[in-house]
Amino acid sequence: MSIERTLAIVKPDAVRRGLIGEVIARFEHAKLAVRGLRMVHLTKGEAEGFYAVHRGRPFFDSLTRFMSSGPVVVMVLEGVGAIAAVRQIMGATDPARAEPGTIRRDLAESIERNAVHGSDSPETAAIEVPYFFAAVDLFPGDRSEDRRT
Ligand code: FUP
Repeated sequence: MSIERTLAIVKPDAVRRGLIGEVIARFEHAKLAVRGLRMVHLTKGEAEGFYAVHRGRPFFDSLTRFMSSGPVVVMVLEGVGAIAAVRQIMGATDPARAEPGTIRRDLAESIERNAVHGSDSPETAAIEVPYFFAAVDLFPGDRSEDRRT
């Protein structure tokens, strides 16, 4: 498996409940490295753009209202097979169906307020990472960041 980058989001419910550190720790404990990190309060339009593939679905309006209801923490995670690894650590979309020990099973409130997002494929990651991060915002995987002045 190759080294991948994926986008993860700590959603407004988890930010509100003080779970930013808990979510990031679970990713870091799984040997995923944070390469970019930022807090942002999405507008309704920005949330709609992010979830554009779901436009027209019955939950779209409620989902995008929720995603713009408070700040989120967006991050780029890097590691071997990072896209599938993040999906596994998050658990199924519906917390009631998620495996014990996953973020959603342990921490999420409902299928909508499900605490985290993670890109679901390399194609999705390639769209979602640049939605929030320019190339210059992402740190490399070696120690060259130590030499920045
Ligand atoms: P996931 O990739 O696990 O985040 O799930 P989806 O891409 O299928 O759905 C995106 C988001 O829409 C979910 F995180 C939560 C929300 N959603 C609902 O609110 N109701 C649904 O029935 C399905 C998804």
